[in-house]
Amino acid sequence: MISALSILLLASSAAGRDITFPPVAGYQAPMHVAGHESIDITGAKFAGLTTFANLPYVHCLGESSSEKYDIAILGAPFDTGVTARPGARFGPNGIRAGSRRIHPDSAWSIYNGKNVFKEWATIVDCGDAPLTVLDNTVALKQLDVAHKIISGRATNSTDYAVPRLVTLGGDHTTTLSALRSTFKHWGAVSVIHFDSHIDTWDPEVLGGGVSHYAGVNHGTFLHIAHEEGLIRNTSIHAGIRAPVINKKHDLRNDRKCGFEIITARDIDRLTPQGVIEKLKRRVAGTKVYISVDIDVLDPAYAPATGTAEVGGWTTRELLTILDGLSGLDVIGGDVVEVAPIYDNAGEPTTLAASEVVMSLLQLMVDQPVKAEQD
Ligand SMILES: [Mn+2]
Repeated sequence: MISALSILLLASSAAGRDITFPPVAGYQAPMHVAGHESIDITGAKFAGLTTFANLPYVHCLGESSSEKYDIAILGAPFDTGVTARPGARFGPNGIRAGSRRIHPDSAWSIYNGKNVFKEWATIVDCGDAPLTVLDNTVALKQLDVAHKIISGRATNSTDYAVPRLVTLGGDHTTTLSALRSTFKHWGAVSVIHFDSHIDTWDPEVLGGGVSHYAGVNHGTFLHIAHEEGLIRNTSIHAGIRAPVINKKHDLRNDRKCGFEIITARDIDRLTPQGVIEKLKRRVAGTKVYISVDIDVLDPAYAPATGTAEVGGWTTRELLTILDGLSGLDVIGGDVVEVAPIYDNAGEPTTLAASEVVMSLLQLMVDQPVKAEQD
């Protein structure tokens, strides 16, 4: 009773304080030279169609396109090479939606003081490659062509003549097209492969027992890349924790494909800094492609993916490790296996994927790379 009374007294004594707001200022639209009203959209994050980080959209695949860029974002909406949950065909637009609070006018990193969009490189969003959803062989050929066209355009920089790409997957099969394209410009590359799965499975082991067609999938693309001579034997996986299918053959085959393994739990012993050092040592002196399967993260941080595996890294650990790779000759990269339908309402997976793209862009801007013909 006493406390109820004191609350009433407090309430009545508070009535003495008037809260007044200043009058609302009238919005004055800026005037156009011709006397018409106009709208200033500088820095607007939620206006217009959604591109990655509000970057300019360039129709890079259009025959008449003449706009120059140094780094291109390309979506690869393809998910029929997945062995569990489909949905990564919606990954590119999911990642773009996850990036909508990032804007080139206000993207100054608290960690390094840089704004990746305000340095030397012209960075654009090329939209998505048009890929049929009804035939994997045709779709991957279409993606090969899209990579070829986009990496074949003129750069804005006079010093570095080949545009580099960051691909938004798409299931992991799409990385094969990116590696075929980078091989043409840069030769065989080391792959730093962030993933919970090794993805070097022999098509005879994963899928190929059914048909040759089925052997080309998101768990065999690195084996195929090795067979095609696209990758060096100085490649490395990071974050591995999923079981292998054939105890002896799979790991032997993985080494044959050129890979070393950092497991997910190795970070407990090595620390993120130790992981960075091991990755850098492995690929030292070579050109590097960085492929990030978002399932390298724990499903707590990235539930929206095709083949989730528990016991993974946190988003902060992954971003720390990626940013720690600054100085490597990164000639391309991707973030794949983002299937937004399995995300929760807070969108942790697409938010994480868009920050991964930001880190990849920063690595590429930090270290411009000359192509063979430069
Ligand atoms: Mn994976």
